[in-house]
Amino acid sequence: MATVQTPIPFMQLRGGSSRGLYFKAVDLPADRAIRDRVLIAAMSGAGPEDKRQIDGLGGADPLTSKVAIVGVSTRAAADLDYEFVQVVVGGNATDETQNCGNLLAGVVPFAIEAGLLRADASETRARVFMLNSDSICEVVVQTPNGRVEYAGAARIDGAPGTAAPIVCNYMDTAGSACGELLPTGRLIDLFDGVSVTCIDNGMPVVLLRARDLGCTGYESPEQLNADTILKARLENIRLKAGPLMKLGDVQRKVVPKMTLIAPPTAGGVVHSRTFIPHVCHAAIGVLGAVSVATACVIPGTVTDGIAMLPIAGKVYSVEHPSGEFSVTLEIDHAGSLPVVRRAGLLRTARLLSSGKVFIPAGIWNKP
Ligand code: NQM
Repeated sequence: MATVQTPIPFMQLRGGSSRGLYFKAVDLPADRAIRDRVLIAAMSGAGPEDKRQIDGLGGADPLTSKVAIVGVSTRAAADLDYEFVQVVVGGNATDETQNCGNLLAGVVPFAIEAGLLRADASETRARVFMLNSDSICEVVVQTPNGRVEYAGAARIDGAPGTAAPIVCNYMDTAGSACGELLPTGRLIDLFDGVSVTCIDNGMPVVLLRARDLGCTGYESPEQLNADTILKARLENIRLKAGPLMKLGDVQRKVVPKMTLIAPPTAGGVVHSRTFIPHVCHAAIGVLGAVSVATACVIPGTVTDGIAMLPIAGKVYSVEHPSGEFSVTLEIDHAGSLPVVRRAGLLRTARLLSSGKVFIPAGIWNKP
């Protein structure tokens, strides 16, 4: 009898304030073009592009239409390799340009659950090589008695309740996708008469002062999502910024993200609204927050006169629509511009399901 569908083992985890499917690299096709079609079929279904993702597991939201591909690393400096794939909602496409710090939080729990990594007796420390950004993050997961602990007292904005802490220490994130921290070579660029700062410290982001676009920066995501004129202005700027940020034509890419900034209102460094890139985020992405916090510590960016830097300590709190995101930055002030050597973040994750996702054999007929 002909095989009509190909089963592929997967797990689904909440990682930080996102949710995604986690696959072992060896369970997916080696050919990247076929692999991407398989991931689109898993998330969105095998038919024409569909914003509802009704024929797949994506959840019809950029924050849930995400995939992590994990394997044992062959690099001496790392334990695991992690590649992030964004399945574009309604786009019949994947985008591997960006990294995702939320799904990263689930990578080590997944690797332990899937037998790729042995847990230590109380906590497991693993070095994850992130293929999208060519950089390493040290991830620390609670593993009492050698099993992943999901329950705990850590709270992160954008995910309900509390859970066991997962600490992510990012090393050398500058230029993750653009090659340079300030990829246009300038602290400020002018697009369509609006001053912006283009920065990539883990995530390519264009920062804009909300007031320069006629907003306060404190509007709700729903209000901003309904503002079609604002969204068109942001997209025009994004399309011009992308090539100058060395990202090429970004029409079908999910980077750069567009972040509106305003003065903080709750003791943080800055207030933010981030478009990822067409939908306003309910919070802010992990590495997006690192890029925004980094822009705040560099004099001469559009954050001047808006950001309020902490008087003491290393914690930079980026305010967003549903709370704040605390980023611990190790900054080297020796050169002409401050350099962020390490960014530490708290995340949580939870295993939600485990099983097989079925792909039409016409897309991949696994031998
Ligand atoms: O910035 C949203 C998210 C993200 C990405 C986005 C992320 C990150 O909230 O590291 O985690 O910017 O598309 O998961």
